[in-house]
Amino acid sequence: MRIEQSRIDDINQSLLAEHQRHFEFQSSVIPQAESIIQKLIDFQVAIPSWALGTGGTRFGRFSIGGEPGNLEEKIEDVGLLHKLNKTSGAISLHIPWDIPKNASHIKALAAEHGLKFDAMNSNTFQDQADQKHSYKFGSLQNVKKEIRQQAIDHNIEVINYGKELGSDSLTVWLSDGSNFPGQLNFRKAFQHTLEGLEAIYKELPSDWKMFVEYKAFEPNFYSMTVGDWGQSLLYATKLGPKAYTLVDLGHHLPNANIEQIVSLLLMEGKLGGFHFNDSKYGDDDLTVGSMRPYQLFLIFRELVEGMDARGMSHAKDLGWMIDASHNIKDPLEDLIQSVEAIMVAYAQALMVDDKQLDDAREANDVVTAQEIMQKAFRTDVRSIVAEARRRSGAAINPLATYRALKVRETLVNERGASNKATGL
Ligand code: PSV
Ligand code: MN
Repeated sequence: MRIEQSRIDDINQSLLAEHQRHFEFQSSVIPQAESIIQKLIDFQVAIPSWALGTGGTRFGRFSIGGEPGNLEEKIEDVGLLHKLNKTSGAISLHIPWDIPKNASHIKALAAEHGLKFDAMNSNTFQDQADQKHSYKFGSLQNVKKEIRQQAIDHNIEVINYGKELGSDSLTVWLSDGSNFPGQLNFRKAFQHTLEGLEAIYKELPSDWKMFVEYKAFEPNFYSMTVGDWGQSLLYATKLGPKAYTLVDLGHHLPNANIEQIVSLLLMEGKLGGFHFNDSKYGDDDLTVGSMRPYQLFLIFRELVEGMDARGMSHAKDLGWMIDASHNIKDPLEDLIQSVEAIMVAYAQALMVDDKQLDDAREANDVVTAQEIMQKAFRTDVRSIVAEARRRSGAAINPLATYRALKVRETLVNERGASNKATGL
């Protein structure tokens, strides 16, 4: 399915008067409205190829119908999203779930939809049908050299696919670790993993980045070999200037202060990428902003301030991606909501007056500092975000437009009610 621009324009026309009432008021009370709008227009969030089907839990999976059955259809889905919000201009592939068999055709198709290829993701956490050695006891950490080598070779293969598609980064997430005390020699597991990452790092093209993603638990529940930001930073520092830490919001122990982690990684020049999602308990992979929107805002505030302090481009210098998946929503509606939550938090973070906040801090005026943060968070910036979309030719209200255009119903008609997307 493709959405004609005229259909978006027609729906926008019917929403315009109300939108303008909100926008005129908000832009009159937010002095930096115009510069915020420009930053919002430039900002793009990559969509993972594995988030386009309904996610399962270990208890079951309920298909939504019309799920993309191959990479072409996944690109089509991200194209639909991007058409609606003009903020989802990149797709991130997981290999071997989405092998681009004909790279030039896939690249051309993505370009037709205005999409680029974001970070490539390797998978050494599952055994594939044609695989020689099992990753049951880990991949890069494994005590067996041939298993470690297989995992290295896989990552190099993923880099090669990425080169063909014009990607410029590799995300390595390892499920390696141990489930029981005594199972692993921690130092040996670390050394093996470092050696493996070094071998992969050597194969990175000169203009690529490598993201080392950490996770505190799951699937291993006693230790994870890249378990937290300290360990990830240790690997990234030892690897060299092309290696960075990747923060996934769901990968921390409960109540971790993620905004502080982000601030310090940025200070060290070692924050590379971001996986957005939300959670109440663990790695719940819920819609971004659905549980803890204030935390999301606080994280964005540190991102914006920390990037500005280093003269970084918000739009280009970090890899922004959604990594969410759940089992009861239409995945495209979920992604529309996630992107909206990201843009709202970003716009609110851009509203904070650094000078005022700094003055309050220097005066130890805790109350004013809190007021400044909460004023930004409590400002309704939705019409500012909608205006940025409208100016880009996207939908003023992507969710309402998606429903009005009956996108899911059309996809079910085109692809069938029972096909399932690849992924977890
Ligand atoms: C692991 O939980 C993770 O966050 C990594 O990014 C994986 O590649 C992705 O999820 C796969 O579902
Ligand atoms: Mn992730």
